[in-house]
Parts: sequence; structure tokens; C-alpha cells
Amino acid sequence: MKEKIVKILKQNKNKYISGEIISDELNVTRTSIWKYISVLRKEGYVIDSASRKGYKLISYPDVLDIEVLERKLSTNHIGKTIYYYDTVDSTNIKAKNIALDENNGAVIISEEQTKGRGRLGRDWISPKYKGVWMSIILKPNIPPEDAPKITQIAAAAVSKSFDDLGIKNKIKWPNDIVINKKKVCGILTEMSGEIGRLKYIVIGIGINANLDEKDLTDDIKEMATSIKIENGSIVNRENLIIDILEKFEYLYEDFLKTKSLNKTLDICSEKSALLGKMVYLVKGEERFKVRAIDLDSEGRLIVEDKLGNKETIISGEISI
Ligand code: BT5
Repeated sequence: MKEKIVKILKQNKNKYISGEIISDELNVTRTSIWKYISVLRKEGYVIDSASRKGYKLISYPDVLDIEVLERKLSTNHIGKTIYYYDTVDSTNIKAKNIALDENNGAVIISEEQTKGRGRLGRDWISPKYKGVWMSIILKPNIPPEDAPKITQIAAAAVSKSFDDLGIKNKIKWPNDIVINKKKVCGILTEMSGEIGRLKYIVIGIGINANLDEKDLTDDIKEMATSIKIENGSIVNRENLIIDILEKFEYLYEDFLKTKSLNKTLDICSEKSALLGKMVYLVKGEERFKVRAIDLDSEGRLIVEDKLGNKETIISGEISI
């Protein structure tokens, strides 16, 4: 019902429409229309009301239009099923709960997460209507140790999608996309399986799209930013999600078909924030200064210390 009222208000944006017309059209009482209007106001809709004139929609939050998204999406598998929520604890948790019975490629998207998670149990701030908080369920026939490769595929897909939208960005191996050295996107890959047999992978993608300064807590402000803060304009989240899912599918299917990460690694190398640079390798409490020299064919980072000793890093913490 709420959605139907919003639709009518949007069709009449900036002009009054009487409560009577809305209640006739939707076949509900004027009191219940009034109740829904109160709920909408709490959610960020600015709706004027005047006696004898009715309601006038002034502005509304940037709610994802999933119908448009589904219509425009031109993938074969990824996003063929989309679960869309107003609020969830975490899209990765939702995805893991349903993964065993779900099809390959199902996507969970939420406007808000109350328990968004980063790696190592860190919190991931996920304010309503402002970001892209989504998870993809995958059931590839690959060994569990190949799961980190999917993180690289996702990073390449997000980075290229940003390029398409004119958003300058770099990939900070293994799971971040940065703008002006600050993080705007993080990827959390989780899996379930036994030795040698993968049941499913969940790829969580969090993008600080339209977050404002006030949305970022003091402790992450120094490291994190949003596309809106850096570019000064609002990102169309539907287009961003569509582009990411299409690019992800292309690179993922190529990987499954060719058993090689070549296409992904071309992007990850070209867009790397690390390669050729001196960086810090973080191991527990210690930090080692090393040069990031290459990505190997498995998507692992090769670093070299000042004595020329090389080390291949599977996953880890690098600070610039
Ligand atoms: C990550 O962790 O980068 C993985 C983030 C994955 C989030 C998505 S959202 C959809 C899905 N559902 C979930 O519950 N999670 C996934 P990590 O590498 O640990 O990075 C965490 C660090 O990123 C923080 O310590 C901050 O410095 C920085 N950061 C940047 N934007 C942030 C944000 N919106 N919230 C929290 N931290 C942020």
C-alpha cells in the first residue's frame, strides 16, 4: 500500500492531490492514507498537507527502483533472482542463510544493514538509501582455495563500473576500491565447504555511494570516503548495480570457462593502487616495508623486501 501511495504522490509531484482521490483510487479509508503518510514522513519523504487540498510531495529519499533494475539488467545468471530488503542485519548473513537452497547468481540487496560486517568481524556502516549493500550467491565448481580469486573478479568489476561512470578509482589489493587513497568499496568473500568441495560462495560488496561526511564515524573518516563526497554529485545506484553485475558475470564466466584469471588480472594490474609502490605489509602487530611488484596468475600479491627477498601474499592487510 505504501508503495502505491508513493506512486500516486510521485505522479502528482509538486501539486496537491486530495486524500479523497487517493483513498478512492486505492480503496482504503482516508484515515489509513493519513497513517501511511506519517510513516512515509518518518522515512524521509517530505510531504506537505493542507486542509481541503490534500497532500503534496516535495522530495523523497533515493529508494532503489528494483523493477527498473531488473528490467534493464541483461545478465544470464547473475541477478536473475533478486531479493530486495528495506533493512536487514547483513546481506551476507541473509545470503548464507538461503544459499544452500538458492540458485547460482541470486543477489541480495538491502537499503540498510544493521549489522554490516567487514573482514575479521569489523563493523561496516551501512546507512539507509545511501550505499550499495549487496551479496551474490555463487555455486562454482572450483576448489575452496580458489575462492579468493572471486574477490579479484568482484574488485575488477566494481573498478571498471566506476570507470564507466567517470569515477576515477584504484584497486587496493585484495578487496578495496579507493578514490584519492581513501576506501569507497570493500568486498567480503565468505564460503561454505569441506576439504576439496565447495558448497557455495557469498560475495558481499559494500559501496559508499552517496554517503555524506556525517555518515562516516570519526574512526573511519581518515581512511574512508564516498563517491558523493569525492565527486560532489549523487550516483545513480541502479545503474551502478546493473553495471557491476553485468561486468562481474562477464569476468566470472570467462574465469570458469578458461580456468584463467587473465582478463580480471589485466584490470587488477592496470588499476592497482599498489604495484610498483613501497607499501606496508601488516602481520599482526608488526609492519614491514616492502615493494609491491606483481600479481601472480592466481591473483596473489608478490612483494619484495629491501634485501630482495620475495614473498607471495594470499590475503592480508596492506597499508599505503
Ligand atoms: C571490507 O572489510 O572491506 C569488507 C566490507 C564488505 C561490506 C559488504 S556490504 C554487503 C555485505 N554484507 C556485509 O555484512 N558485508 C558485505 P575490511 O577490509 O575489514 O574493511 C573495513 C575497513 O574499511 C574499516 O575498518 C574502515 O577503515 C573502512 N571503511 C570504509 N567504508 C566503510 C564503511 N562504510 N563502514 C565501515 N568501514 C568502512
